[in-house]
Amino acid sequence: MHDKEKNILCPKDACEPEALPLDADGLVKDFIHHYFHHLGRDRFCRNIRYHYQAIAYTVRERLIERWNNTRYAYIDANTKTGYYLSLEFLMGRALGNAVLNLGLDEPAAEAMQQLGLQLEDLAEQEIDAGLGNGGLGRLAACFLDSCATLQLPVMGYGIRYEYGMFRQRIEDGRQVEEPDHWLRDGNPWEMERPEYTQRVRFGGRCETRRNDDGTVSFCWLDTHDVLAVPYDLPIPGYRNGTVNTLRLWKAAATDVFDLEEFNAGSYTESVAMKNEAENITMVLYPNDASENGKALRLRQQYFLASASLQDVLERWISRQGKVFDHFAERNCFQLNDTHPSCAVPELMRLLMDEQGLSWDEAWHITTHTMAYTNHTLLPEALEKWSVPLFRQLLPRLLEIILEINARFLAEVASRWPGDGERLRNMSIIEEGEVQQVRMAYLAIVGSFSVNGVAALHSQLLVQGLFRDFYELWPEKFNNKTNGVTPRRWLARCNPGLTRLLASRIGDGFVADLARISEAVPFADDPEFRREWHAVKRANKERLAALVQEQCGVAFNPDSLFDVQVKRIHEYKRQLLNVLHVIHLYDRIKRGDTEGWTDRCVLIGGKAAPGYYMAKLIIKLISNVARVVNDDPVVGDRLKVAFLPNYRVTAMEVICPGTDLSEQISTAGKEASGTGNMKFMMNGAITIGTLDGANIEIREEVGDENFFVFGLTADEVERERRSYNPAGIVAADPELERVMQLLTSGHFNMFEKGIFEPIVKAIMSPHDPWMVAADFRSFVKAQQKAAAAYLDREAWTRMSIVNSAKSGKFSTDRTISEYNEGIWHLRPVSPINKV
Ligand code: 4GP
Repeated sequence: MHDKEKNILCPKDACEPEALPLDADGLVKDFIHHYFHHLGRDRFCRNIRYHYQAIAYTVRERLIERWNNTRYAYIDANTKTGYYLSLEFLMGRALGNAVLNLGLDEPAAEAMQQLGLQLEDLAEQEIDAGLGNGGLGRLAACFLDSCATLQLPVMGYGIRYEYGMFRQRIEDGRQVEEPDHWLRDGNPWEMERPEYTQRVRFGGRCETRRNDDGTVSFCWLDTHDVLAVPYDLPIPGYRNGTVNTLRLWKAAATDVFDLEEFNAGSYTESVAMKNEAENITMVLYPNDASENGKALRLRQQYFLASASLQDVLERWISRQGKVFDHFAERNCFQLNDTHPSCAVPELMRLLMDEQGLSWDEAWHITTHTMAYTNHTLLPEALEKWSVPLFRQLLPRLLEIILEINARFLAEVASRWPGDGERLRNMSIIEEGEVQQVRMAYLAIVGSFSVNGVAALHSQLLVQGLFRDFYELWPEKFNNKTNGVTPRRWLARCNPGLTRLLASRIGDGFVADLARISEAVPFADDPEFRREWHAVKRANKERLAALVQEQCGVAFNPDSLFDVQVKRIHEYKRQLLNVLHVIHLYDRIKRGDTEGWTDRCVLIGGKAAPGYYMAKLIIKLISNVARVVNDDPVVGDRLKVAFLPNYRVTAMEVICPGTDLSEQISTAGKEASGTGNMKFMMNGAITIGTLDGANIEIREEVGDENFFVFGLTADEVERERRSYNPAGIVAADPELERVMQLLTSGHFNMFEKGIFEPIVKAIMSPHDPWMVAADFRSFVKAQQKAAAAYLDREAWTRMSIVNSAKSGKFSTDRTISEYNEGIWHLRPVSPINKV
C-alpha cells in the first residue's frame, strides 16, 4: 500500500505538460500513440474494442488536464464543498458524453473518419456503467453532470461494484438474470488512487474507559477491518473547463493472509477471509424501491459512509489542521435516500472518538452538514435494520444511535408532554419482537434538510409518513422537483432534434434549457413542423431497427409508438398497459376498427429477481405479444414487443423515437419519475395519471398537450375503502371481455393457470394499485391519443410544445435549487489553460 506520508510533490509548474490539441489531426496522432504504444496493438489487430479503447484514452487525457485545473481552482478558492453520497450511480456510457461535453464531437468524428473508422461504432463498444437500479441511481448521474456544468464544487461518492445491475435475457417469455461483469475488459475512465485508501471497521466490541482527567472515552476494539480503495471517474461539465470527480470505493482485504492461520496450515481459510472483505463491493443489490434486509447490504452502506467521511475529514485536516470550528460552514453531505444514512452516526463517531470533540460539538456539525432526500413513499422501501444485526456488525454505531434517540425523544417529550404514542411513533428504534433501527427517522433527526423529489411527493411526505417530524421541525422540509440532464437526454441522444432546434433558436438551450421555450412559436410554423416530423420519423426508424434486432418484431414507423420503459413494479402498472393492449386486440378481433390508429406498443424494464408478480407480468406481456404479433388478422394494426435488458443506452434510442409516453402509476405512488421528463424533452406526449412530476409536466404543457386519466391521489385513498373491482368489471363489458380473455387461458394455451395470480390481484378488493378502477378512463384517454395521432399537424404541434416546454425539467434547474436552498456553494471556474 502507498504510504501517505511519503508522497513526493510534483513541482507545480515544472512538470506540467503542454495542453493537448483539440483538432482532428491532434486526435489522430494521440489515437495512434495509444493504439500502438499504450495498448500494444499492431496493424494486424482487427478488434474494434481496441479502437474504442484508443479513442477513450485519447479523450481521457483531455479530461485529465481539465480535471487537474479544476482541482487546483477548488483548492485556490478554498470554498465550501458538497458531497453527494449514493449507493447508486447509473452512469451509462462515458465516451459520447465526454466528447459532447468537451466540444469534441466534430473533430473526433473527423479524426475517426481519417482512420477509416466511425466514432459511433466505437462508442457502441462501451459497456454501460450500470451501477444503479433505476430512477434514484440515474438521478445521481444527471446531478453530477449538472453540478459540473454549473461549476459547483461537488464530489460524488459511491461504490465500485464489480458486478453492476444484472443483464436481463428473456427466455420463453420469462426474465433470466445474468451477471454483468462490466469491468472484464478494464475501464479506461477510472483512475485508481491507492494513496487515498481508507480503513473501515466492522464487528468487534465497545469499551468505555474513564480517563485520568475524569473524562470518558469510547473504544471500538477487536474489529475486522476492510480497506476502501478509491477509483476516481472524471465528470466533465458542458464546455466550461470544469471536470468534477466521482469517487467509487472498492473493498480490499487488509492483509492478504492472516499469518497465524497461514502458519497453522489454514491457507484456504485465510484466503476465504480475503474474499469476505472483497465481497462487500462485489455486487449491486438489484432491488428498486423495495426491501433488502441483508447483512451484506448494511455492510455496503456503512462502508460507503465511513470511507467517504474519512476521506473528507482527512482532506480537511491536511488543509485546515485538526480544527473543526468552520467544518459545518464549509462542507455539506447530501444523502441519496436512507442508503448512506449511517453517515449520521459515523460522522459523530469520527468527530468524537477520533478527533476528540464533545457530543454537542459533534452533533452541531453533523446536523448542520447532513441533508436527506427521500425517493419513495412505498412503506416496504423504508429501510429498517434489526438492532441485533447492528450490534453485531457496528456496535459503536449502535451506541451512538441509541444516544441520538434518547436525546431526540427527550426533545419530543418536552414538546408533547405525556404523549407516549407519539414517542413510540417517532422513535428511531421501532419496538417489537426484534427491535429495528428506522433509517429514515435517523436521517431526518440527523439532517438540517429533508426533501421530496416532486411537489406532490413532498406534500404527501409531510402529510403522511413524516407528519410528526414536520410538526416538530417544519423548517427542515422542502421540495426539489427532479430533472434530467439535457446533455445526455437531448443533445447527445437526439442530435437531429438538437440541430433543428439550434437552427431556429441557437444552441444556448443545451446549457440553459429554460431557453428551449423560444421554440414554442415555431409550433405554428408549418415548415418547422415538417422538419420536426422528419426528425421524429428518422428516430422512429432507428428505434424500429432496435426492436427488430432485439425482439424480432417489425414496428412500422407510420404507427403510433406507444412506450412504457422503467422498472417493472406493480405500482407502475405495466399491467394496466397490458389490459389496454388486450382490449385493442379484442376490438380488432371483433372488427371494431373504424377510425383505427395503428399502434406499436413497446414495454421494457427489469424486475427485481425475487419479485414474483413483477416477473409474472413480464411473462404476461411476452405471451400477449406472441399472440398479437402472430395473428394475421391483427397485422400492422397492433404490434407488441418486450424489449430485453432495458438500460441507459437503450433509453438513448427509445426516447427520441417515442410518440406516446406511458406514465400510468397509481396516483400517490410514483415519487416523481424522470423517464417522463426524457420523453417530454424529446417530443413525446404523455399519457399519465396525476402522480409525481406528471402533475408538473401537465402544468407546463397545458391540458391540451397531455392525456390525463385516472383517480387522483386523494381519490385513490378515498375509494380504496369501498373498492369493488368485481362490480367495476361487471359494469364494463369491454373490461369484462378483457378479463374473460385472461381467465380463459387465451394467452397461455399450453401453460395452464399461470396467470391466475394476476387475475386474482386485479379482482381483489385489496388491490393496492387499483388497476380496474382506472381501466375505463385509461381506455378513454388512449382513444383520445389515438384520434389525435391521426391529425399529423396537430400531433406534431403537441410534440413541439412538449419539448419546448421542458425547460423546467433540466437537472440544472434542480441543482440550482439544491444549491440555493440547501448547499450554498459558490461556483468556481478553473483557470482555463486548455
Ligand atoms: C425513484 C422513484 O421511484 C422515482 O419516482 C423517482 O423519480 C426517482 O427515485 C428519483 O427521485 N426511487 C427509486 C428507489 O429508484 O430505489 O427508491
